[in-house]
Amino acid sequence: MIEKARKIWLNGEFVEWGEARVHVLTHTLHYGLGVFEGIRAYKTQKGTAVFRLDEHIKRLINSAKIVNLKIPFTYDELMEATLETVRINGLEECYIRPLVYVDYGEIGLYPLNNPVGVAIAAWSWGAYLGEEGLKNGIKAKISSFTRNPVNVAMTKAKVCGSYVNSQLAKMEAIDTGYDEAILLDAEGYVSEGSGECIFLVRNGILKTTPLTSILEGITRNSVMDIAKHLWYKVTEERFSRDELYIADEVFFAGTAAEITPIVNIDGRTIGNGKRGPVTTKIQEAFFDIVRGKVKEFEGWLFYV
Ligand code: PPE
Repeated sequence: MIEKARKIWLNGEFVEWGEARVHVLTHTLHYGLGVFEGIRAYKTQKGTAVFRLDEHIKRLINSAKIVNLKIPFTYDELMEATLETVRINGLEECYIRPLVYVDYGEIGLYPLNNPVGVAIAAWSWGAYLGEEGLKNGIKAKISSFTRNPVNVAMTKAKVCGSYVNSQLAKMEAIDTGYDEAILLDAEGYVSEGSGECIFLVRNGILKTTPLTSILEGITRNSVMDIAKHLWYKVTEERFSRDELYIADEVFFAGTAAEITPIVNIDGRTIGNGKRGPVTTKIQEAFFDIVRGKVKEFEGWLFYV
């Protein structure tokens, strides 16, 4: 269950958590055309800070542009509303979910005669794949579901409807005893997790999927910068599932999932079956940065 907070920002004003409602004939609820973000805020010595807020709001605006939705608020208004949502709820650390949706009006597949609504909610949300998963790693399954191909769904937009694909993969993984799914693209190469980007480590070099057919992950981008900061080499290259099997280390990177080690894929032990040394270094640096302990990366923090 979501851990309730106090208020939700809905179309320009704050409403009580329980009053943030929409009609059952809300267009997005039927056809899935909506876009959203997932953002985290962390506690630092100087107070709560939202991690890379500017990048998330820019991606939200770009997602809306890709699917042709006109957000009735500016970049500055969305930035301020997000910070205010964290502030007004008094949350020290939280997950933030902005949503742009096609509101009540007409029904049928042409959405553009309906108003566009925007909501921003924030609540406490712990480790996405469990505290235990962060420390000791999780078990992943290569999904039997192919990732949305690039000209079927828009992979650079965080579109609500695209997540049916993620949910099919996630259900299959959980229901067969795994923790998370890894999806392959239409050509059979590794793409991403149901809601995370993926990295492998071999001989001390990190490798991640190129951006061609995946969401432009902000955590992925952070990991690449962190890795370079720690003098690791990082490459963006396509790779196949068997390269994951023989990697020294594999991990997921995402806002919700943060940096989660993967220690088993399809029943094969990855490396020594424990969180590896490179993953550990990247993870530690990541948590230090989001909590404001690394000067060089202060620019990623937006204090509330
Ligand atoms: N790929 C997908 C498909 C994805 O949904 C996410 C985020 C990422 C990669 C990583 O992107 P970033 O958060 O910018 O590093 N998934 C969001 C939704 C998760 C959910 O369960 O809901 C998130 O992590 O907030």
